[in-house]
Amino acid sequence: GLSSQWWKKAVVYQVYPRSFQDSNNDGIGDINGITSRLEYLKKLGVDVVWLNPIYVSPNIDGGYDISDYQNVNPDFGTMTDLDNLFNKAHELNLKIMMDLVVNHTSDEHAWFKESRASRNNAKRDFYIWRDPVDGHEPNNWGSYFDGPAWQWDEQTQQYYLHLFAAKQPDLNWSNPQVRDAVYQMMNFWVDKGVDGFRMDVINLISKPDGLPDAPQAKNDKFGDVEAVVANGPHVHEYIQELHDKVLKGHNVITVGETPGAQPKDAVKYAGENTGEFNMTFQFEHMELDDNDDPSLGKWSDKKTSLADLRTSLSKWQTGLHGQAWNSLYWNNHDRPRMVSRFGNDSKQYRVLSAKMLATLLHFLQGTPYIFQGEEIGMTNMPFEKLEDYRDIESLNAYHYLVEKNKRVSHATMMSYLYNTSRDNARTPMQWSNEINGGFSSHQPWIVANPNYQSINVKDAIAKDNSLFYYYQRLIKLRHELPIITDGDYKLVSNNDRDNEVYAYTRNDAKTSLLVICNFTDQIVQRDYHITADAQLVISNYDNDLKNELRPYEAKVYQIK
Ligand code: TEU
Ligand code: CA
Repeated sequence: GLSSQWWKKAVVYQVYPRSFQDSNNDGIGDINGITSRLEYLKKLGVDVVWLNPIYVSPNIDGGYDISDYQNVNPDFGTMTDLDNLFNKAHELNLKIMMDLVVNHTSDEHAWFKESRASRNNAKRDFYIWRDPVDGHEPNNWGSYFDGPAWQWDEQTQQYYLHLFAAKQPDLNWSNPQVRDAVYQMMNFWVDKGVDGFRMDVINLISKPDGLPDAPQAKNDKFGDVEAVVANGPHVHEYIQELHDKVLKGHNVITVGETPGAQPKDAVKYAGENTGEFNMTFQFEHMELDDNDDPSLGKWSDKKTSLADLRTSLSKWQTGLHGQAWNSLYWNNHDRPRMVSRFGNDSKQYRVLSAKMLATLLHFLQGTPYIFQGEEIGMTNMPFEKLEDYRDIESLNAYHYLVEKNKRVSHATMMSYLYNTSRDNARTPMQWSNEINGGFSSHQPWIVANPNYQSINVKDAIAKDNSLFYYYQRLIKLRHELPIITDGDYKLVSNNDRDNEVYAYTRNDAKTSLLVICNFTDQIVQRDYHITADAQLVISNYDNDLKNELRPYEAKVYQIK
């Protein structure tokens, strides 16, 4: 029944704590800051708040390098502050989802300190240690953050594996003691009353037997680790065990982050009856604009083609329908801003195109995620110089591609960063036109986007036709119309290569919704045979010209 599957009707709001609201003016967002903004999230109408990691961490990767899972990073406050946040949220009927990173820990975690102390330490096998092969790394794997995925340890004369930064050693999930330690830690949080978990790169936890070399692109110094590590041999066994030992019997929402997963994988990770997670984050629509040179990956200034986007989203809608559950997102803390990437962030079209994108996403089947600031149309950030970036992925990529391997020029790399850097998402939340957008009166840990003068919550709340209220309506419609949760999806298309308009229907036994979105800044004509009894449910223009679609026009009809 739907009540135990409440998350199918829910809308999630993602908070990046470091950049949301600073309550004590040290330039760092914090837990009390989030608590002070819960009323705002309630007004927007969301059901769940997902917090990016708030645990103790040396913070070399935005807290995805955890050194103590059961305590709060002092930058963010105390456990008492967190308990208070949970209580206030629950009073407002908001649920809290925590981010959990268990593919790796920080090298400053007590487990790793022991593991590296000696070859016969009891925790040695908590991580993945290997002897050199012919005097070098055991295989050709490259790290997600550039350079090799192996780090040499002088003291014990072995390499350890790190799929991300060298300060993020991978846990050895084939060791049952590691799995037990993780489940115990998760149960601590379940007992504390968290309502859900977002499981970071959870499909990377089972490494392939023998750690074989990965396919290597022509210009690349390393192999593509995701191709051999994603969806490994025991991953479903481990996740089902995690489900049995932690999740079973608790009404918690779970989403597994699964880079490199296809629908055939998602129907297991998020299958209706597979005993794993409720849904996955898939990456396909985030990678359609990757560089034509595969060795450059996400560093690119390509634009996603609408035809590719439509094909991809349609594949996931139909591939999971009735079998598994999608999560729906346009951006998050790892991605550029939606309106700059898929819409048009010029003064003229920013709000219109953001409303169009929101319409497209919020009528799809799945659970929508709103990333902080998306609801006011925050844009990519024109950082003036490299030194203004904070993100390890961006800085490492610059170092390797520009300085070390001299493959990309400074100017080209700066444009790639502007288009795709994770820091586009991490600038302070823009609350008002006061200094630093009302985030903090202290110099923030990362520069605020100067456009807070005109793009901010205060303005959005004051205007009836703002993006904020449009999101509020979309969320309300999802809560009210069961067809948005349950209906099937059909692509409406006269032409597969239509690079201007994306239209689809949602259908149940009684009725249909027709969703039409113009992705261009031009007027285009399309005839969808709209009947006289069709009722307009929502639109980003004040009136309806039927077959004529104005720039970035979006509209949804209900047809009985
Ligand atoms: O990201 C998973 C991941 O695959 C990233 O490498 C992603 O492809 C990249 O950030 C896109 O630019 C998760 C977290 O969301 C990310 O913030 C962490 O850095 C990463 O895991 C390691 O924990
Ligand atoms: Ca603070």
